[in-house]
Amino acid sequence: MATQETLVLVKPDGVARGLTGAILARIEAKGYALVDIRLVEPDRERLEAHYAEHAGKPFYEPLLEFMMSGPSVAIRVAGNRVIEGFRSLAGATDPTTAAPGTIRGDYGRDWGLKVQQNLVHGSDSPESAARELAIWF
Ligand code: RTP
Ligand code: MG
Repeated sequence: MATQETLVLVKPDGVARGLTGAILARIEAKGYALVDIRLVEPDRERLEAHYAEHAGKPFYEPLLEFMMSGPSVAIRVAGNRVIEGFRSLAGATDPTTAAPGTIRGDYGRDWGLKVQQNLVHGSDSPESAARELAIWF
């Protein structure tokens, strides 16, 4: 099977809290390859494209506001089954219930805000990965 690629984002909360290095270290320790990396301050248009599947949901507007609150680090990551593997490293969407040992479980918590500030994004399928990588790189 060909090596997969995924889009990982260290979201604004992760960058602001100085967790980018810790998150990169976990990706590297797992054995995945960093293929490309950039700091991005996304405009609304880029985020509407990225989060198109969530348009109209109650958390959509707060999510876009959150994602425009500061820079994110976009990373092109490669490896066998990296899409599934990074989602496993990231842990569940809700940082309060994400398992300890995961990025969200170890570093995230519920801040009582309108949207889950859960430190990272990872593509959820090969189709999403191709679409999202084209949006951020
Ligand atoms: P991601 O796309 O960021 O990797 O996260 P995910 O698949 O685990 O979560 P998804 O359902 O795709 O939601 C995208 C992002 O929206 C925010 N969210 N907040 N009820 C809420 O407060 C809520 N639900 C979703 C999170 O930032 C989530 O990562
Ligand atoms: Mg998602």
